[in-house]
Amino acid sequence: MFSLTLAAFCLAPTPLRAQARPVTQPAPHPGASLPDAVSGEQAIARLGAELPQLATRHGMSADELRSELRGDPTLWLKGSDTLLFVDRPAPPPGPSDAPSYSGSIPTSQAFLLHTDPDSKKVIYLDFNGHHSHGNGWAHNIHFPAWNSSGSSASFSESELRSIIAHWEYVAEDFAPWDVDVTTEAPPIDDILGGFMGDDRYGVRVVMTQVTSGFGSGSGGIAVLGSYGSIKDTPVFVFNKGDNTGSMSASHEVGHAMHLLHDGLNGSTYHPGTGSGATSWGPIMGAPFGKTVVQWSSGDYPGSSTSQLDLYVIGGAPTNLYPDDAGDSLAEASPLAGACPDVSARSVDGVIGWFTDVDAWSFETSGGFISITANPHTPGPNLDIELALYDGTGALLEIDQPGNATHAAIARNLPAGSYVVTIDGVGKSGVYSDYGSLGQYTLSVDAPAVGAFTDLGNGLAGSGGLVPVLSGTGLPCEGNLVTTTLDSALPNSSAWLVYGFSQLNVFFKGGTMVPDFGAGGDFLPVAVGAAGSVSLPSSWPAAVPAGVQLVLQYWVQDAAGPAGFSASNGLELLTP
Ligand SMILES: [Ca+2]
Ligand SMILES: [Ca+2]
Ligand SMILES: [Ca+2]
Ligand SMILES: [Ca+2]
Ligand SMILES: [Zn+2]
Repeated sequence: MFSLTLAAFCLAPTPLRAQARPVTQPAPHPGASLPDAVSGEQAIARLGAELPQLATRHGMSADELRSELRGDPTLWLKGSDTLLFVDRPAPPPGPSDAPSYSGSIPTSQAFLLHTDPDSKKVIYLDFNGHHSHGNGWAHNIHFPAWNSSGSSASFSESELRSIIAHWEYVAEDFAPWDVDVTTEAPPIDDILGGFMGDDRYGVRVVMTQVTSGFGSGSGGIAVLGSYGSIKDTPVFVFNKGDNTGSMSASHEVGHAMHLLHDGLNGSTYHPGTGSGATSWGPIMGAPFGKTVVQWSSGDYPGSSTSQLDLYVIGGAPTNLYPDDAGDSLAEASPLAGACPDVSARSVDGVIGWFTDVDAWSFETSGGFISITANPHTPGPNLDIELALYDGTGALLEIDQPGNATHAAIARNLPAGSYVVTIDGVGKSGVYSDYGSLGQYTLSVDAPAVGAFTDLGNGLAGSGGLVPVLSGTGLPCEGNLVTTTLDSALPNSSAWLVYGFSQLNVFFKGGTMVPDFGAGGDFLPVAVGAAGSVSLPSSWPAAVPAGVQLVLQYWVQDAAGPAGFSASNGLELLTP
């Protein structure tokens, strides 16, 4: 009896796993100022025979546009040919959206921030109010200055810090592309586009509050494809909070660049997943409060779109910045130390594409080596895998913490040359490496090799001895740097020959190493009774990095083949 009951239980049909239900919250209407907007079947009916042409303009097939209009209630048609997204509001900022200001930028700079003032493309985060009229919205509204607390008539210190944090988040989202993310108003012609040959354009992002009913009940609004429009048709962000508001800004700019929503299991927005440093979500979803928020190809289970964000943003991958470091060990870019601490090497770079790897080479005299690679804060898009290779290309160590986006390697190494690589990676079962892109800071702390290199080519003199030239000291401002000649003919006359590159030509039976012609010279020097010359000097200021100085002594010595002996050549390279 009991076993029968159990068997019946086991044979009962397995209940289907509960499916994530679409968000039941109604989609907000574009507001009183856009009374004629329609969505869904009404929009399809209004478009009628014009639908395929409009779809083409937005990089979609007719079926794709129909499917978007039917499946995404936040997509509206205004008039006969303007598609716009009216995004649902974010929940009020919670503990996960604490102020993110890092303190590295003074608040006096809040309205002077640029990621690249020389770029011809612009994303203008407009916080100080905007009169929106004569544009694709067909409204005439004075939007007030962005206000997160207190009076809207002025910006408090905490509001200025928040504005800086918003800019930092958005800058990270667009770091791979040649575009100036700025808080300073550009000339209007730098926003407008659409004319033949006009290569300066962008989008205004009005960071503001719902006004005159426009945006009522929404978190942000954008006209699809309005980036580079012939009119100043802004996108609007009403969501507040450093993380949330900035995420909305990148999201609305995404719409302006033709991006659609990344949904999940039939709901309009992917809500994000996971917790902590590797919590994740797509920018074109609504992963508020998540840390790693990336562009997406829709390559997660339950995706609503297969749109490849990276190919759509800014028009095409051709608008990416040039790569900052070679992708392979053989193409590694040198990472040199700088005065005054030449053992502490550091570089800021960008992983700009999912295939991008940045390889950096360094040399060390050996000892304890500490390597750290950190993504941008706040709002890292990049999850870093750090690897260390020796001079033969053999992998020594790899670091990629599963629950962190930074990586580090610390170990003892023998003297030699090494390569470190930085790659953006995914997190198993959560996100792929598609959108794992962004800014990083790589630091390599390793004992530096000396500044002097023996170039050989000495010429023997009296007693068959070859004079020896050596150097000590680090050529940084104010340091004692000493060159020493030994084993020369005692009490002889000598010339210190110097130049800024190697000549290496036959001379007096030996080899003249320095190219003394191009800015170099000969200096007469008396050799002491011990056959030595020591020239200590305090290293001067303002010598740039990478200057090569080539030195060699020529000593009057009858035992030499043509009346001279010569020291080895010696190279000094400034760090
Ligand atoms: Ca790169
Ligand atoms: Ca690279
Ligand atoms: Ca990781
Ligand atoms: Ca990658
Ligand atoms: Zn949206």
